[in-house]
Amino acid sequence: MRVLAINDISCVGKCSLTVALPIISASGVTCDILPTAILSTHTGGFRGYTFRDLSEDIPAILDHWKSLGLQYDIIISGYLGSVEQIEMVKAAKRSLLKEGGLMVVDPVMGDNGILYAHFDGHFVEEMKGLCREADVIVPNLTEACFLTGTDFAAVKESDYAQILQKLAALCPRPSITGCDVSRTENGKPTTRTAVFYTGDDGKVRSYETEKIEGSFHGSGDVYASALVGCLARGVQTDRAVAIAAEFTKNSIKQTALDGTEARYGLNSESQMLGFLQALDQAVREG
Ligand code: PXL
Repeated sequence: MRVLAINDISCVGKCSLTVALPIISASGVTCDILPTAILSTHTGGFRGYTFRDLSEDIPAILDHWKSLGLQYDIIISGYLGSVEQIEMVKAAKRSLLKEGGLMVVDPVMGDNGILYAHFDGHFVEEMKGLCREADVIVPNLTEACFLTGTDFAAVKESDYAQILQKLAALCPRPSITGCDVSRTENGKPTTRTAVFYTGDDGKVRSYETEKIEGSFHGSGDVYASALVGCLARGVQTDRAVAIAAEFTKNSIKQTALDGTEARYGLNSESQMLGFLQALDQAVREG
């Protein structure tokens, strides 16, 4: 199994390729990387970061790989710095994804209802185009709202399934992370968090975990990478979503316990063994 992760290298802040490479590789598959940019830190919560756009190098990299006859079972794209890079991902898919391979798009654009620095409405439209070429997309709720023209501030719990269905018009297997749901536990009202997703049978499903208060940078990258690791090992979607969601929740929980600043990313390293054990069990149980 050969996976290609297209994403930036944020040198500090544990997201994008510094998360994708260790998690996907540890899942037991080859993970090659296509870095889209090198930043001193990610753009969420830091000022004065450097940003080296690597677009100029990408066509030659793709040509070299083509000359080597490289072909991928899964390609996952994440943070893309420009519309031009969206086109490059499409080109990478055309020339490097195996027939019947899986294109996974994490449409990284924003969080908490707002777009990250450098993104605008035009970029959102182009990202929609990339999602149309994907088999699986993994936006958070903010990104799902931008992709579907939904007002984030007005979203209610009862809207999640409908937003998912709108995403299904773009891509056959969408999911939405970070969907807060109200539940009652021991007679008390509590909030949990859920992934809403389209199952392999095309039906709307959700997987809930404990909600840890706060906003934790890099959660989406941990989730998407773990999901791809599971799918690359042949795990069915329901189980893959559950394993990835538990790993992400455990990583957030440990990060909250550690008390590190959210902008420095998740302590997913401490939860890697548990993730791999769950993955191994899923693989053995078929
Ligand atoms: O975690 C998503 C992400 C990836 N890469 C860069 C980012 C962000 C989110 O802020 O800025 C460069």
